[in-house]
Amino acid sequence: MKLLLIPILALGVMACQNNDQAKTTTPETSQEKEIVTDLRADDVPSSAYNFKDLPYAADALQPHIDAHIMELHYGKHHKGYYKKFLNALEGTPVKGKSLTYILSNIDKYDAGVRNNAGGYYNHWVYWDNMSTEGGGKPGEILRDEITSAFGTWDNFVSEFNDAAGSQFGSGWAWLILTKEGELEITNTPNQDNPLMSITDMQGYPLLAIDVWEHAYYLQYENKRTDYIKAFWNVIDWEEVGRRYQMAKEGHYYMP
Ligand code: MN3
Repeated sequence: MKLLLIPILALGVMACQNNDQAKTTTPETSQEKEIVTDLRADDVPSSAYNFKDLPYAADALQPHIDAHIMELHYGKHHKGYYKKFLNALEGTPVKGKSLTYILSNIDKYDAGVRNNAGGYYNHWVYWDNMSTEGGGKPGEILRDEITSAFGTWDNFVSEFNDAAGSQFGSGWAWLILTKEGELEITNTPNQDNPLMSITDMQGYPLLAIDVWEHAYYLQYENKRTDYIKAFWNVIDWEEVGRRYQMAKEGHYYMP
């Protein structure tokens, strides 16, 4: 899994680089420039937006999420957002801007950029916060912070499930760390996310669940609640804990 760390300043974007992770190539030719893939840079070529592999096999999360859903969801839906995102950039001032910049200034762009930039980013958050070794609870530090923020672990689970279950129509539920340093649960419609300038509750994404019907309908039909319940068996708390530590240091997850 390749992760880049992106600092944010009050969730409006700014970028000072994390030298450990940064690709510090200074391209001298246009050909070299095309292979720079640092999404933290202020300006990036469209080729910086890649479509990496799933972090596991399509059938790896069975029985909780079946292979047919994974193949369609990743290979058709997510890839579709990716292609439309690249198309939406063409011929607009957004082309060449980093994902950080785009999400933080999303109010300036049309629905095509908003929906597809979100669709491109959100699914990476989701794929990467699931694992074949998932389930259980996070390590002690995050577990203590969660129980402190939500009263009890069960309350946290219940609130997260409510946010996922009550999102009207298509959207996402999130555990985030706000810029004030508070753990919060929130949900967003469509492909919006907590990094977007138009979102009421902004913060660093720690955990995401996709509650679009395409994420569960083939397996769970209309029973979104059953899908949400199954999701707890595949949550990669190690990754969520890693994101939490990153967030406390002012960095957030990037694909
Ligand atoms: Mn989806």
